[in-house]
Amino acid sequence: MDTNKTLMLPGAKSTIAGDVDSLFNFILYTTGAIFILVVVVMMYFAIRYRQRSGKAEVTSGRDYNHVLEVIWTVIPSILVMVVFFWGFKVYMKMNIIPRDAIEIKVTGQKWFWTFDYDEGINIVNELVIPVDTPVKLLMSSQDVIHSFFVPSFRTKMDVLPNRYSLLWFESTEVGEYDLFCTEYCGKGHSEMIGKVRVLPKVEYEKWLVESAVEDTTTPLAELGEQLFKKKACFTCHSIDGSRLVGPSFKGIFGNPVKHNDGTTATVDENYIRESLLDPQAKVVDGFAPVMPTYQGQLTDREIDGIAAFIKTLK
Ligand code: HEC
Ligand SMILES: [Cu+2]
Repeated sequence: MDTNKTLMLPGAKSTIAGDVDSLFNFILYTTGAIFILVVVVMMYFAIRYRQRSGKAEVTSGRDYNHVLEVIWTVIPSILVMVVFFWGFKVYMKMNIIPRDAIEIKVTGQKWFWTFDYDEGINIVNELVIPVDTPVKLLMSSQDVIHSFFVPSFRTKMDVLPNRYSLLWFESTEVGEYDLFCTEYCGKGHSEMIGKVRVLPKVEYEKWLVESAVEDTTTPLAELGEQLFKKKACFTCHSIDGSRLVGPSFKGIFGNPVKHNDGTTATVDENYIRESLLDPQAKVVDGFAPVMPTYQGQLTDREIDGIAAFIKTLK
């Protein structure tokens, strides 16, 4: 994660970030200066013309000053125009997507991010991109409104259900950056955290090739444990027996589980497979039917791995 700990935003690491910061600082410092000026003048008048014992109250007879009127109309108008045109220029730069941008599909859902690449790669909570390359994100939500925010890139866009939104940026430095959801989206909102991993171009190409081939060598239970983290199952399931949004995996394998329709089933490989591909088919008693389907997102071997992993959690 970005270790740049400051009161302000973390270091600017995209092509647009510098523009955003300049405009932000301009607004901050001009309003700051005006604020100080107003407070100082106000305090001066309050002291200078305070009521003193023995003296009659004096109120100025003047109620109009042409020069003052012109000054405090013209200066703020100019400032507002500057902020408008400056902001418009940066806004256009943020919204005109370069033709050569690589496109990645982003899906937000309670409470994690999924990134789909043309190469057939599908990862959760980690966006991997090449440095110095424009990246276009095509975003949508499976449920409620989320918002995609990378502070280091100064870029943020709402992610909506039933509608696509677009966002582009170009990172300027290799590294790992925080990714947050900035639209309150329910109980797990604060855990809807990911990262953006920016790789040198050559390494990105290598990553694409390596990630596109299926992992057939990792032992099943280990693969399942990796997926538990990679697919963000942990946002809803614990492995230590504590109850989160979903039931804990600890000790469930081989034991009966009660469903909200009164039926009972034994947790085995088939049951886990069904839970992943058609989660609402049987809903565990006492839990809401909010488990997302992993249909099309997990290979058979990966499902085997998850079952093997759950089996180890005695
Ligand atoms: C958004 C929260 C959420 C996420 C993410 C999630 N689940 Fe679930 N899951 C639930 C809930 C809630 C239930 C219980 C209700 C139901 O059965 O649908 C559940 C039920 C299950 C069950 C049945 C458990 C039992 O005791 O009978 C399994 C197995 C399961 N999930 C596996 C997974 C795996 C593996 C992942 C990651 C690939 C995952 N879940 C991701 C919410 C989630
Ligand atoms: Cu969210």
